[in-house]
Amino acid sequence: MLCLTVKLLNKILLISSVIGLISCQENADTSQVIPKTTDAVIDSTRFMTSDEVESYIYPIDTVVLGDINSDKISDTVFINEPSIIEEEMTCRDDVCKTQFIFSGGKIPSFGREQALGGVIGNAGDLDDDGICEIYFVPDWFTSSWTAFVIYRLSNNEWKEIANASVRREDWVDEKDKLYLPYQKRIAKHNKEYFELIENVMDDEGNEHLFPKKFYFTK
Ligand SMILES: [Ca+2]
Ligand SMILES: [Ca+2]
Repeated sequence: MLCLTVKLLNKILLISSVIGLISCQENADTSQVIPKTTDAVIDSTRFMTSDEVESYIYPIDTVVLGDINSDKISDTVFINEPSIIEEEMTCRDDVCKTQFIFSGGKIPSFGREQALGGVIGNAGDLDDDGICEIYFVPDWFTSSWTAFVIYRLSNNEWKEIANASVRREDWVDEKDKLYLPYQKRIAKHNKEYFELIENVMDDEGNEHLFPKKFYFTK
């Protein structure tokens, strides 16, 4: 019976490895954010335990990114947003740092200042090194303008390799010509460079979508 079970398991593993692909894999909908926890939609300042002890529950989002590092295991990131003082439009940590913590412990965590959480997604493997790049679009207190940032994992550290100017998806109507989903703003070309479609103003103050080219550094 035990032998049969082991054989069956081996068979399942074999089938899984045949189905599994070797390169980094995106999710079907990489920018999908799993609905926020209750903590995320409640003003976190209410969770102060007392006036003397500064202890807060911070809002956390969970995003499934697909297989970032090509180990055939889907990777999840937890976005730990800074605790804010809404009426003052400031953060309790002064720098408004959002932290990204990956499940499983194999992919390093990182943080970004001047970000009240935001949208993170799988950008695909832009330089064909077997590791997916990721994009992040920070939220802020005001304005629909924000950054579209690409991060690349290099020497076990996430590094910003591109930064474009965009309108936040949730602030622009889908029918607006200046609306473009984040995922569609990334254009992979070759190992030399890729492009991001950003929102730019021309000399006459008219806004356009325009590609911006980024070259990989060795
Ligand atoms: Ca993985
Ligand atoms: Ca890559």
